[in-house]
Amino acid sequence: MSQELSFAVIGCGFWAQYQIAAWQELEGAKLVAVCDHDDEKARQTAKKFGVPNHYTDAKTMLERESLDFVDIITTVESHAEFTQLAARHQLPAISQKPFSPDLETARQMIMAHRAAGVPLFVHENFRWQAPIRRVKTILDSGEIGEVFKGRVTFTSAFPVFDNQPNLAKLDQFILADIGSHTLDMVRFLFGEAANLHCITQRVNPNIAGEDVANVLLEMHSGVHCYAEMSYASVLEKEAFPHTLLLIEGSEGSIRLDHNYRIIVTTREGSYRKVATPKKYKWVNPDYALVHSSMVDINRDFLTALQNGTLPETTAADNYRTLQLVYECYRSAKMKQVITLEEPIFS
Ligand code: NAD
Ligand code: 89V
Repeated sequence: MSQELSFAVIGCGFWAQYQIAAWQELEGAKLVAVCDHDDEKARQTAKKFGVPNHYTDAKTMLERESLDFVDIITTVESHAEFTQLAARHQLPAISQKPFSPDLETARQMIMAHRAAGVPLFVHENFRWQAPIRRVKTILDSGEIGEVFKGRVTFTSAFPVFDNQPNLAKLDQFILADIGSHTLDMVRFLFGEAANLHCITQRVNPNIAGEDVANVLLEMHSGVHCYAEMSYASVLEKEAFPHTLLLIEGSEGSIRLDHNYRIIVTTREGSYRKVATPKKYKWVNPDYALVHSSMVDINRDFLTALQNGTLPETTAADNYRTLQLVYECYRSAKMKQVITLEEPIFS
């Protein structure tokens, strides 16, 4: 039997309520303490999930608790502070996305963990969604031949600011928030990008950042990829939180549609599959697809921590996703195609 690992959570806000529930689906990880600088949130979260200890100060928590890893579920501005704190305690850490507010900070976070000799992972869960995994399996089977084009679509009018009001205040919104997922799925499906061009818009006048982003990427494989993101799209069928896909290859195509429907077309005709995610009791129905993927990514992290192996979404891997996010902002600002440099981390 695998060793049981003790861990602590920093940040007891909206998303932590589901992320902790996702951890509790797995055997082998025991949540022993939670922390939030809002005492009431820490107290309530500890009570709700039966966690023995709660704190308002992460430093005190890490000094007092005997931990095997820490899961950081705060917003981006404190990810560096808490990953560095974990590194000083020689503790493996998982950070929520977006991993960092810029590439240089991400590099420093990765270097601190490398120097401490302990792993650092990023909770980048969209690639773990059941329909995305199924599409990847079909792609890898070679059934549609050589892929030459991919469209990755996250367009919605879901009132995302109701649950996450903080997002309305961000100067960099949709690329950093959804783009870190969408562009990670681009990498997961098509490999690394050679260059990109991005244009953005703000349609909703009541928010600070951009709520529309259109990105055209040329992948090293030669695939042309169009990634479109919007929270301003009033559509016939609301898709939130689904990502829709249309992938074209020399011998056919794959379409990921609403309701987890996958349509594979070859010269012989079309057939359908449905890749329904596992539905847990604790999910918020609006986010069920995303919540299910959190159990799968947590399992990947736990297996890695127990066996000393690497999960898919290490911090060094996520650096490449972040590079796409921040180079998109640069492209939109400069109105230029950006050639992507090979990152320092491979
Ligand atoms: P939130 O604001 O509801 O929660 C953040 C919590 O962290 C708050 O309770 C806040 O009090 C606490 N906090 C902030 N700074 C702190 C500090 N210095 N010390 C202790 N506590 C501190 O935000 P949220 O919506 O829960 O988002 C949290 C993170 O999860 C973000 O990075 C967001 O991008 C990410 N997220 C990821 C997904 C996903 O699918 N992967 C979905 C939603 C949110
Ligand atoms: O992923 C996120 O950070 C969230 C949501 C699931 C709504 O997209 O903003």
